[in-house]
Parts: sequence; C-alpha cells; structure tokens
Amino acid sequence: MEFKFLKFEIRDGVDIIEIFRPDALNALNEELLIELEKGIIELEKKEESRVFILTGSGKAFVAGADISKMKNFDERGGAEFSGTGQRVFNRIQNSNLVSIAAINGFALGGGMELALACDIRIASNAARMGLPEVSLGLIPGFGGTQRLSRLVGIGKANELIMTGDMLSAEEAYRIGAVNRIASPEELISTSIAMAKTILTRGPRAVRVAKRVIREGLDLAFEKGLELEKKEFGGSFGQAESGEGLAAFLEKRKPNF
Ligand code: CO8
Repeated sequence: MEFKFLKFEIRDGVDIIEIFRPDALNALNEELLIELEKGIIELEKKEESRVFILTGSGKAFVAGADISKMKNFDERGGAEFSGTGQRVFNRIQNSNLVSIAAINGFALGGGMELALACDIRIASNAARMGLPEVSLGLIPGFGGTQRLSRLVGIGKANELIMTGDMLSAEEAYRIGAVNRIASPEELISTSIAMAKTILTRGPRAVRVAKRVIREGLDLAFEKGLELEKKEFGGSFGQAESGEGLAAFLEKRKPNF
C-alpha cells in the first residue's frame, strides 16, 4: 500500500519506519495516525520482522498532535482524536514486535507520548522532549498521563506535565525517560545495534517477556508473579528453550 507520511527501510536486517511530514515537524493528524497503525500491521505480517525502529525526518521526531486540526474540536471531537491516538499507540505497546524509538529531535506532546508507547527509547543528544499540553490549555491525550508516571514515577511526571517544560536528552536520560543517548550521526546505528542484539535472542522468549512485563504493570504484584511463573513454565518443552539450553551446555551460539 502507498504511504504518504511514512518511509520504510530495512537496514542491516532491521525495519525502520520514518515519519515524514516536513511542513509540520511530523505533527500527528488523523491520517498520519491511521497510516502508522497500518504500517505496524504490515510489519507484523512479515514473518522475519521482530524489532522495528521508529524515527522522524528532519529536526523533529514528532512535534505533537496537529495543533491546526485541534483548533476546531468540540468535546466529542477531542475525545475521538484522543481515542484514535490511544488505539494506535496501544497497538505499538501491545504488538509482538519490539519497538525502539530513535528520537532524533523534538518529541513533544503526542510525539513524546508516541515515544513512551515504544518499548525502548534512544535519543540523539539534539533531542528535546516534553509534554507541553498545559501551555495550550490541554492535557496529554495519547496516553501521556498514564505512561509517563509508570516510566519515571509520579513526582517527575507531575513536574513535567504541570510545567510543560522541555527536557534535554541528558535530563531525559537522567530521569529514565530514555534508555540511551547517542550523537545525531550515531542515533540510527546505535538503535540498529540494540535491535540486532535483541534479534539474536530467543524470539519467543523476547515476545513473551515483553507481554509479561507489560501485563504485570496492570496486575497486583502477586498476580504478576503468578503470570511470570506460568509463562516461565511455558518456556520449557519449546524447541527454542531446547536449543538455547543445549547451545549453552555445548559452548556454542544458539541457532534460534
Ligand atoms: N502541529 C501543527 N503544526 C506544527 C506543530 C504541531 N504540533 N509543531 C510545529 N508545527 C509547524 C509550525 O506551525 C510551522 O509551520 P509553518 O512553517 O507553516 O509556520 C512548522 O511546523 C515549523 O515549526 P516552527 O517554525 O515553530 O519551528 P521552530 O523550530 O521555530 O520551533 C517547536 C519548533 C519548538 C517544536 C515549535 O514548532 C512548537 O512549539 N511546536 C508545538 C509543540 C507542541 O506544543 N506540541 C504539543 C501539541 S499538543 C499535543 O500533542 C496533544 C496530544 C494529545 C492530543 C489529544 C487529542 C485531543
């Protein structure tokens, strides 16, 4: 299918999706969100895809939801747009694919929320991140009020959402909002290197671990441990763990 706002590339065997809307710093409108959802579904269908990198073109990762479109929203329109964004970002969060946000520049509002929905975030040291919605008289609406506090704790989430201040990449790293920082030139290669490490691991194990970590966040601790126990047990008797355990004992690399 044809994509207007997304570019797809495979580099070193890793899928890269680049958001491309140069006239608006990659701001998210309905059409772009729907394309993103379709793009993820397309990747999920490819048997060899297990990890993808999401990045933006130019000086922004994504500078937020499209402010020009929001101007005429009423209550229902706002809630619907929020619902679309939440659905697409949940798709990324709950996908079998591991997602790495390579944050090349501004990741503001809906852009930071998109990065938060990814499994791992790597930021260029030129990146700026923040949830400035309160400066517009709004609140984050694509999951930011829920995901940021789960990632960095309620204190920092309160500060960032209530002040709307931007973070440098260094500050974002310090509070755990991003996993790593790279120079702009090395952002994609650093992200690819991490993707390739994940690709060498047991595909089923990575998939199940992602799900157990995520689902555990919404469970009481004991229930989370129950889930872990069940899925740990479920790892045995699989060809994958058979190979992984045998390879270790035979002092060779596993062939997953
Ligand atoms: N929406 C639409 N257009 C945008 C956006 C945006 N979010 N951000 C930038 N643009 C456009 C600018 O209007 C400008 O267009 P033009 O050239 O036609 O004037 C072009 O992109 C380039 O931007 P600037 O000239 O402003 O570039 P600067 O380098 O001077 O500044 C900034 C870069 C600091 C990123 C600045 O553009 C900015 O502050 N942008 C807005 C950031 C923002 O507030 N984002 C949050 C939006 S709210 C949100 O995301 C809510 C999400 C939840 C929605 C819930 C559903 C209702």
